[in-house]
Amino acid sequence: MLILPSMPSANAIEALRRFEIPGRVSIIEGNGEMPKVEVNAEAGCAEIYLHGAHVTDFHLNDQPPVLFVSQCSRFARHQPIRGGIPVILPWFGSREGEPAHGFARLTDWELHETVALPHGGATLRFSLPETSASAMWPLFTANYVVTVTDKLTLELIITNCSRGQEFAFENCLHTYFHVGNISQVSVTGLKGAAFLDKVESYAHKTETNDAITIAGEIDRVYLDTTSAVEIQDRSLRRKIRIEKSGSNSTVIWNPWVAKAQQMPDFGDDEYQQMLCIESGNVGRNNIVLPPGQSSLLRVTLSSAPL
Ligand code: TA6
Repeated sequence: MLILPSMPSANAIEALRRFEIPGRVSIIEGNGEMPKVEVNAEAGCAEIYLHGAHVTDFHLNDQPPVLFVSQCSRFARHQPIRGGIPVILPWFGSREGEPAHGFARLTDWELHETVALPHGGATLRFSLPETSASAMWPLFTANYVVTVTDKLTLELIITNCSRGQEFAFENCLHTYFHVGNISQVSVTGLKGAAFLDKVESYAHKTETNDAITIAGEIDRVYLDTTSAVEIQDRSLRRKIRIEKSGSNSTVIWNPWVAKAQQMPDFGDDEYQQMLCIESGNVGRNNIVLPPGQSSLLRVTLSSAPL
């Protein structure tokens, strides 16, 4: 078991400076004095905290942000960031005696590599360190590759490094999108998919709508779906496209009024400006990796005028 001492932030930032690429990649102190990587691509920018390998911003030049982050988010060790792209691993949702949505979003990831791309933008590679939490699981590695161009591509690669044990896990890129006004949003790409409706005690249902609109709390786990999903946002006059591979589940979540009021790290009215569309493998779509095998979850986000 390896427990990594947490480095004082100023030292951590100095140690990371070797990964800087002038004009493209800089390492700065973010909120909560936590190290953050800023990427400047010609078409836009992104920022990623090492805490949780958490992408907290992606926007195209002169465009509103693609991702939502709560004004009330905590930026603190052992606390998840509210918004952006939490990396959910190795379990999704609650688990008795454990933090919700796994330990990956609570762990400080390591930055291993930054590469400038020939046409602008950069690729960053993070890995999850071994901790006392991961030591409870079969030996595995998690690498997270973030590529920023005019799109944002996220690749989560899990390898079962154990000698003889299967590794069963769930994963999810729990992405919070920024929308102009939730009542002017529709979501396409899920017609015909089976889902569990968590708002109605996990009732089994099938999506019948071409375009899903949101007028109340929504918390749905769509299963056995590999389709791309689009958010049409009439208020910002843009669409966001979510393409994915290595993912059989899509989750849609908006807490609406009452749940928003109960969340200490989320503003009471912020449900109007966000929508989570999450790509991963959860519930019966969980991944079971034999020893020596790897899985790749890839999600690409892009936006265009509507
Ligand atoms: O993905 C939807 C969900 O599982 C909801 O049920 C909701 O609780 C949300 O995630 C946020 O979870 P968190 O642990 O970040 O508060």
